[in-house]
Amino acid sequence: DFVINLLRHPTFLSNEYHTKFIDQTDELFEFKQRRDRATKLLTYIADITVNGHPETTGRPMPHPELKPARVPALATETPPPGTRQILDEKGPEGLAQWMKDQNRLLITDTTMRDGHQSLLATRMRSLDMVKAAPAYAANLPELFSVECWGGATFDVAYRFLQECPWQRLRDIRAKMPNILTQMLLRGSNGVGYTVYPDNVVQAFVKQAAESGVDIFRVFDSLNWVENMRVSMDAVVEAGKVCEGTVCYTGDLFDEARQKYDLKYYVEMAKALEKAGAHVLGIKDMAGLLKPVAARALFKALKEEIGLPIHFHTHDTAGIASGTILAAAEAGVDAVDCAMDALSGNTSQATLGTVVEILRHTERDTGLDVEAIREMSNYWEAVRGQYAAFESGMQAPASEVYLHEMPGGQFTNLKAQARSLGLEERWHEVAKMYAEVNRMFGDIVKVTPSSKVVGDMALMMVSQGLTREQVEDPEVEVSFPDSVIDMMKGNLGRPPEGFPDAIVRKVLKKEKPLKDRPGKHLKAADLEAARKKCVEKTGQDCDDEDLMGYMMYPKVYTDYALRHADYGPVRTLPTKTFFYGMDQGEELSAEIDPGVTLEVRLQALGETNEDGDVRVFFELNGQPRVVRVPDRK
Ligand code: BTN
Ligand code: 3PY
Ligand code: ZN
Repeated sequence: DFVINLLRHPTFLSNEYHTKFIDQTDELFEFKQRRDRATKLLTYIADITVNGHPETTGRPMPHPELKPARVPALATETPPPGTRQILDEKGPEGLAQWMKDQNRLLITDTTMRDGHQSLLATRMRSLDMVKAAPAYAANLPELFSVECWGGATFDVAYRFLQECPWQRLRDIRAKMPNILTQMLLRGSNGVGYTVYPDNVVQAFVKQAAESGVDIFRVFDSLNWVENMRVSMDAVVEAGKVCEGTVCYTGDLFDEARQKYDLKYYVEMAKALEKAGAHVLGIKDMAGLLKPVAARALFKALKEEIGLPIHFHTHDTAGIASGTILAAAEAGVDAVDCAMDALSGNTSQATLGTVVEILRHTERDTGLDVEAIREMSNYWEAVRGQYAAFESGMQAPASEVYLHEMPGGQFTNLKAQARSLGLEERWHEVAKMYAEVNRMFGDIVKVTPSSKVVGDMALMMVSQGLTREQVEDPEVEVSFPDSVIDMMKGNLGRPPEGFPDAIVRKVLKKEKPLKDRPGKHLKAADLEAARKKCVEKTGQDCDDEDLMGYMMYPKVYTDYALRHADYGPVRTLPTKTFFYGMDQGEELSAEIDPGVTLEVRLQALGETNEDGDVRVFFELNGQPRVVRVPDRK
């Protein structure tokens, strides 16, 4: 191992070493640790090869002739300056002014966050993103931002991908130093499904800013500004861009639903401006904003609000690029799109198409269509590896105007319905979702409030309950915990509260909270939590780890314990991570910058009487045998 280390060391290879090189170069002696990590990775590969990955077993396989994902050639060696440099030079207010000064429509690429959250159940691995980052920096420096963090990606990284979301962020940031990074933050729900103590939200935002987030899109799942202040203040405090966000729901022009009219949106936008937002976000998480309504909404907002406006929508009904066009004509400053191969349906509008339809117009985006096509070709090949996580949605559907499910929830709820044996009754679930929404007072439905509506709808369909029965004081109903919790006010409340009748039915005599829930939570003792985390995992807990632990104590602990067994599995190719290796196959995994393991799977042995299989590898040319239990 020492000789291997020596022969591979860049200084040794460069002939610039001197007589003391060996004595002074500690990493030459680090083979123990490296071997340990190599053994862990071989154990993981062996286990998946023998037993399969629990998440892909029984799901559709990638196409056998899928081409490897090739990153486009870089147009330049040093990335040209971009929006990140504008933020560094001018600060968040300066950036906001710069946005307003642009004629071109600014474009955010959501492929690395909402794109795969909405199409592939959030399962895209860091490796596939980090590989793309240098090409974004070199070939698409005119992008306004890249949304690559937050929302559901945080817990899915730990929970299902066995990787650290913070490392993803740092790696993308390092390889894409010229484009603003952007995250989705659920206000006082952080990147979780529940309210956290103020000091946890504050520490989380501070850490995210340090680790590489530039723009924080902050929303509240019931559009309650009171519930957003702590997180918005923390973003401003960190010197980053605070995108205070209004969630859009309902139908602006529906006379029968006057609750969500122009006045509602303009007032909330004004409240966010007053609360210190640098940018106003309009988050149409279900894709309900229609082109004609968009024209009216953005016209009114541009007249009444001084902030630049950033529009987010979904293509579930197939009209997102049309709505974006209307928004652009009404003066919106920035919009979200996903790279073509990860766009459409429950994802964002098609980035290349939006760029094309605005070419040679006043709002020409200035993006290079050839660079977009090449980037999209890369994502197309990446997407093919995630066949197991495709939703099966074949076409856009106007049904979204009925159920109003967020794009990021749609595939998840469908999977939940499948696991309850309700897949054939999906359209009933969709109708019930709409019924539950009315019963709850026509609320904003977005994580976590959307999950509560979904839980209730699934419960009612599976138990055959109607809305009349649920609302009938005489009928005994056992409500899902999430519904009880929301009616108690533990997620906050819609500005006008929930309807009395349903609150009384769910809570019986108990009275709901009136204040924001964070006000009643004791500050967390972060150092005590860190000690507990170290005890539970037997591993160090740095500030990033601590935030993982505070948001998701069990998910983080399980991740850390698996990490001790399997090592840095994030460095394995996606195909290997989900399917293991074929006999004779070779791969390389870069476990540290410049430190690469070359792995070849030689053969699988027979299962012995203890139920173990021996798996024969070559690791950097040396034979290695790993024994794993056969659980099949
Ligand atoms: C994860 O999804 O938790 C990461 C992959 C770890 C799965 C391993 S494979 C061997 C063992 N058997 C399981 O069912 N899970 C773990
Ligand atoms: C999330 O909170 O993850 C969302 O994508 C909401 O739209
Ligand atoms: Zn979205």
